[in-house]
Amino acid sequence: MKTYSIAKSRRVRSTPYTSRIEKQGVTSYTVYNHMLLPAAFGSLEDSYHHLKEYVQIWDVAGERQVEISGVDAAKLVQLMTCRDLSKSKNGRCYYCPLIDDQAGLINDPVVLRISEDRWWISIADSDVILYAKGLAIGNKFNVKITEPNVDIMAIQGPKSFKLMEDIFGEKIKQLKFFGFDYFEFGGDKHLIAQSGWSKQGGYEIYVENTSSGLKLYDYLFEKGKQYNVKPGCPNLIERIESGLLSYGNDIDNGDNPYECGFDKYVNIDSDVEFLGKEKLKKIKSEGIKRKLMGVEFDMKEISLSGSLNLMDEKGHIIGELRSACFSPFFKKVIGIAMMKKPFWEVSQTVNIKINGNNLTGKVCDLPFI
Ligand code: THG
Repeated sequence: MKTYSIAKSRRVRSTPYTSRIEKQGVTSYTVYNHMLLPAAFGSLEDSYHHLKEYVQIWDVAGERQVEISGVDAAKLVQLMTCRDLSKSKNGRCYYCPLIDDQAGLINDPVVLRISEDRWWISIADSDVILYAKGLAIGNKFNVKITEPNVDIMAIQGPKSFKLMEDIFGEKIKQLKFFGFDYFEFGGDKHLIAQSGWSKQGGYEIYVENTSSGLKLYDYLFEKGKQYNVKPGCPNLIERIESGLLSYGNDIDNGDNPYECGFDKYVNIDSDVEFLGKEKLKKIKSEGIKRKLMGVEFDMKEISLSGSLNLMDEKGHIIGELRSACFSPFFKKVIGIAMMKKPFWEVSQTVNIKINGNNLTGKVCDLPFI
């Protein structure tokens, strides 16, 4: 496939780490929340194997924070998500589908409750801040909504635990999955969560002070030498195998949370108020008509730049392949597809046309691993 360079501009924002990752060999970018997000450091497959064995430092500053503070902050955050946050605790992260009045997905962020009246919504790629501001204005909420200068770096991979303990001491071992706390480095306190967009384990450092954050970035590479640390980024192969969904790719505003398998983050029976609740009740009682599933093909490679139709034997469209990659673990192509009812059953045969060739695969469960 022919490739093209990206034209940088003010609109496509750089991150504080950009000059560093460019020295370290970033080879491609995507754009995420109007910001550069590294997409590869050379071979995706080499990075995948490295991530599963060692530790990587990721520039994920594109995961922007929408800060909501003020007396109505909790009310506004709850209005946007179908997950019941009434029993949420300070110092905890919550994976929350944000939906609109028609139950269409707006985003699938990690929500951080810093305090009852201060929240960070760590967003995937859509303009949540505009939605939040519109709702706050329309409802006359007493809130302040900003995009603070927070630039996340993620420390991912099995060796991330040792590396972070070397730097921050024993205390970091007390952090539970999706818990966060403040840790000192270079005279500054950094919010660190045990989280990240891989299933290999690790942390995310929400850098607010750029200069001490960059010192920390360099120190992580220095201290990480003994653990074979490398720069990296969210890895397409690892995240598909793990079933981590990508907003804009696997799911979007045309899908509802039930179709995306988010059932455990949907609470329609509690008395909290959120947009789309009535619609969700209706969808639940009528049943969904499509569902996100895994698919697999006995193929050695695939390169998707958009979605592809999946057909039955007669050529009728029965689903849409939205992401795919070759999996070194399964030694076949695996993908994430929105399948129409009743074709979403495991083992359902699917046909696809790639470069004029007809190929056959089958439906399987998510996550793959
Ligand atoms: N970290 C932070 N912000 C983010 C992401 C992140 N914003 C954008 C994007 N990623 C949001 N999407 C996801 C998707 C999945 C998870 C996190 C963010 C995730 N899921 C776990 C799982 O599926 O096993 C845990 C979910 C749970 O607690 O139930 O981690 O990565 N800061």
